[in-house]
Amino acid sequence: VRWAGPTTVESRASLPPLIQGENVTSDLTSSLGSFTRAVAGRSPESSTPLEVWAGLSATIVDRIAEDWEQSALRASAGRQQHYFSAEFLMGRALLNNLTNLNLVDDAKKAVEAYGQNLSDVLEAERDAALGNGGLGRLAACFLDSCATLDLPVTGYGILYRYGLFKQSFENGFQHEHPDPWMEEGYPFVVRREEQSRYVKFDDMDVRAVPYDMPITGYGTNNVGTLRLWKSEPMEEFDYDAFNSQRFTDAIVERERVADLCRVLYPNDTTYEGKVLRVRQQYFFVSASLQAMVDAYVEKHGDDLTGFAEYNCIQLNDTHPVLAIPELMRILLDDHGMTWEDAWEVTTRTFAYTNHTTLAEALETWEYSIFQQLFGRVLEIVAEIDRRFRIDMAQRGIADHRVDYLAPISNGRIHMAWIACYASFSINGVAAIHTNILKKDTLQDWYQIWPEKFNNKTNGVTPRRWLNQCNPRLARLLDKQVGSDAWVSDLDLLKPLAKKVKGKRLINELIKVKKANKQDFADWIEKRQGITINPDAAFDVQIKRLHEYKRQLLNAFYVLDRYFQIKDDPSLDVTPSVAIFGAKAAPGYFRAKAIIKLINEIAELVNNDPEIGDRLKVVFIENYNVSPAEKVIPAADISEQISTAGKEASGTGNMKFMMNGALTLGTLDGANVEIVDAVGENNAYIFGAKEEELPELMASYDPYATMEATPGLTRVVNALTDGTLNDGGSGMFADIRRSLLESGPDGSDVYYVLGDFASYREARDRALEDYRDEVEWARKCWLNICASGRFSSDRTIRDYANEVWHIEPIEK
Ligand code: F58
Repeated sequence: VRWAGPTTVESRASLPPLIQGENVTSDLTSSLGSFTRAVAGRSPESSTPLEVWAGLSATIVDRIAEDWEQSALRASAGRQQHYFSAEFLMGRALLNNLTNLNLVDDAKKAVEAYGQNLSDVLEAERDAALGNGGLGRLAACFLDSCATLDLPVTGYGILYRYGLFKQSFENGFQHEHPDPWMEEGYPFVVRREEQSRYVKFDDMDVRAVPYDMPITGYGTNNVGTLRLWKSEPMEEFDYDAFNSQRFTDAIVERERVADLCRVLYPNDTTYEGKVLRVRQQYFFVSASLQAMVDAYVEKHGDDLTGFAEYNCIQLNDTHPVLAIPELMRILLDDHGMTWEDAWEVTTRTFAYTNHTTLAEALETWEYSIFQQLFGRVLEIVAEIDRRFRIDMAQRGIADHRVDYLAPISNGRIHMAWIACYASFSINGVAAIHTNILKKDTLQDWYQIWPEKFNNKTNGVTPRRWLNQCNPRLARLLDKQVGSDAWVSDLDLLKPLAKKVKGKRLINELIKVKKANKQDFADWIEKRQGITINPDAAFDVQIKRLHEYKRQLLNAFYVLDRYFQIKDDPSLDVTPSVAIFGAKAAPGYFRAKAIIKLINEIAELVNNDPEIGDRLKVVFIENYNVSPAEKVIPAADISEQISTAGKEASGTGNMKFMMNGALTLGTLDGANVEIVDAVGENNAYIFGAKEEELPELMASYDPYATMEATPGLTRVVNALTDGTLNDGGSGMFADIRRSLLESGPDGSDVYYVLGDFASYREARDRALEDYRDEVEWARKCWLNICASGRFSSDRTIRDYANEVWHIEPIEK
């Protein structure tokens, strides 16, 4: 039984509900009434949709409470996995939980019993946007898979008061606003006061209070936990200061503590910003480790030599790497272990995931930050550094590598090097990425410790990214599979590929996509007042705005097509809508320039009557998890066009594939494996390959390339010849410089102009192919059927078997 969008909710009688009978509905209705009255202080009938959301959410937590408790008990009996991440980009929780518990239909009836509407209630929920992009969303998909697979895994992070900024466009420029996502109450986190821990810095002590979020799985009563830590003052209030008229001191101190968790990735362009970020990192890993060690001691006694037999920690990038010296500190100082024993435990506990190929993107911190915040942790890092150098000497390594790989060098602490040295496993997130790590980014580590390296290609959860967001397709798959078993075993779609010749099936798929596109067109019209033609090809690029992701290449194509139609007003092209969604980091000037550029192109193209339906540009404002759930099911073309070698994996590419959109992409990240799974004929691949680029770049002349590519000079000139207006900001001239000027800030380092011709050819070809509705839909079907490899269930099974060595819990 799944949510089928605003107008139709259908239950499938063929699926036995987990909990059966009319009693469920009437129970749910009465609890919903009680919880809503408690939250809203008025009748459910006169409550707002947000209040009913809070009431229904509380009802769900009430229902799973005992399963949650039992799951935690069972997990603590054996070996456990802990996922440390500074980001969890969870999105909305209510529909996910209702679906997992098979309560969608009952919830609908319960809500309607009070004259309310489930769709409005679900839409009232705010996204929990405690992450920036792919890395944070991956963590959320992983928790979903762990719960569904009954694996004893707990996530640990920070309860940010403000999630990722809210984006608005003012005159086409990005503006950022705070996102107070839980200010109106959030029933899906439970404060566990009694589990608080103290975290000590040299300049302040804080109390860490855990807020636990239940993570339900699909078709199981196992409930996992995401533990998010909040910083609070050691004492509720400094009454002495307050009473002695120093009340501002008392308040300032409280604010300083609250600052710690106030916002996701505070701007770290200033020194103070960096200090705050390191403080956040230490705060959450220290509190998490203390809780883990205490739990171990309670079960197994004070001898911690067996800690790594029962606990393993996956470090999601370098942000939680301070956990390494912090575990050493706890073992040495609080439990009196020797260095050798403590190091043995530590190096058997940690596994590290890298998410970037760019060596310059690996985190390093000024030595002075550590001095200011935690002298003892610094001492431990220095000892790791000293012993690392001895270790290297014993291995006969005495060249430049020693200094390069050392935890401390040039007055900085190298978080990735600490991770590589202390972890028993180092993994990349797609095959090509792991290979680049081995031959390039982490090559010296690979030469010395090849056995640590392994690949874990990313995946996404088919629950949220297919079953929930695309109920029409989900029902079609139910029919083809004969049950909903595919929702937790996506490989069941594989044999359906042979049905690709079936006319009825393909027609049904076409109908599903059409209806989804109509829904999206209605949604965007209502949200942003833009009218689009649902029969046009929807070409979608949604991801963080970054130069390497090359939204600019996409924008140039649009501009080029616009000029082509202007040249020949009768030009017969496949009508298409270029859909963008992206946030730029607040301090990333050029990324913001590209946003302004896309908005200007939209102005130009959308308001030109001569263009009509042939070309439209939509920029989804404030792109987030929930808007992604609207646009992905409606997409025809999935833009994955990063410069080869730069995108570690990508995960949006997988979501599109699952929903029957065809990849238009470079051979980068997981695109390589997607093409491998679906076959070259069912994707549109273009551009320079990773192995070709070094040589191409060595002799690359962007200016000459531009001039030699028909139409391209006109496009680049449009940046500065008055065609497009950057409001006097100088932004568009900066973009032009980045392409054509020589020097490190120019030179078109992402090869936008170099790949333009090949990109245009591939996109033109895709749009041409789109005209054959049936052939196109067949390709879509093959993509859907081949997407099993990209379920995060597969990824998590691989981690569980090859790195974590954990088993599903016995029930
Ligand atoms: C992303 N990294 C990769 N980092 O870019 C993407 O290819 C990959 O699919 C994904 O991780 C999951 O493995 C990413 O999202 C960040 O958001 C950083 C967070 C910290 C600040 C800098 C960006």
